[in-house]
Amino acid sequence: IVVVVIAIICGVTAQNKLHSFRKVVMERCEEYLQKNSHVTRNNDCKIIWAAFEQAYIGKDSCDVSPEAYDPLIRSVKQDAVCNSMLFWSKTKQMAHAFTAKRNCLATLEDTLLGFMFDDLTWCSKNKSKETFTTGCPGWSDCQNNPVRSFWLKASINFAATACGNVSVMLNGSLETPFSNSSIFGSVEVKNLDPNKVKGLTVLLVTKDTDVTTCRHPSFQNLQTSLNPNFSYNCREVPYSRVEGCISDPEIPCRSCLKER
Ligand code: AVW
Repeated sequence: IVVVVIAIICGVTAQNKLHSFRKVVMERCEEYLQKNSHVTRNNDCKIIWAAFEQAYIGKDSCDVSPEAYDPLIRSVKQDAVCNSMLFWSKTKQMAHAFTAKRNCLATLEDTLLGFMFDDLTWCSKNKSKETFTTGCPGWSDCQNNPVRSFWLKASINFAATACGNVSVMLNGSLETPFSNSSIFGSVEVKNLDPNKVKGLTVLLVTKDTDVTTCRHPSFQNLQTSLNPNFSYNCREVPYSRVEGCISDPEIPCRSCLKER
């Protein structure tokens, strides 16, 4: 009897976890569509969820390829907004705090797809029908884990659909502000489409005490990876100004992001 009771409790707990994860994702989807009525048309959260699930359910948690998310990508209907796409690397918190207050720029996590899954963890198991949110592989534990493959695919798609002038927010407090091995450097830069993208502007957010500038040698690597037809700009933007713009939404976007 004890064994049966424990088995039932475990089963119910697992079911609740699945439902709470699905619930979080579905609520985010509905919330996004409610707040962004221009995206609502053509998107169905249930269809998106089904396409998401098929990518990793029943698979070993180290055997989910980025391509497994292709149907998910196809299920989300949202047009890129040219000239407003913001990439980021080692500046996640600041980039998101900024775009939360300003419509002039938007990150992957401000799109429906990124918004639904930001900061979540999920995986399944070989032959299982369940979704787990604990005991999943960490980012670097194995290459083809469900979360890493998702962000790779989502990043490829975000970059490949980018158009006009794109921007990237980089961290001027780091010794090396651009890394070829980051998702931005290894995936997004390489997937920008020369038929659609005009140029890239680096917004190097720097504090007064920082020594890193736009002349840093790592930006040579960035320019080398870029299509030669793209224009390239780098602006040192004071951290204090970005912070000021995050707390005061009245300041126009242009003055927030101008050169020091
Ligand atoms: P990031 P990226 N271990 O700030 O350019 C654990 O370096 O890579 O910026 N988590 C990791 C690791 C790792 N080694 N590497 C990356 N991550 C996860 C999508 C972690 O969640 C957007 F469009 C970390 O917060 C940006 O333009 C996040 O990836 C671009 O990719 C970013 O690491 C940022 O990727």
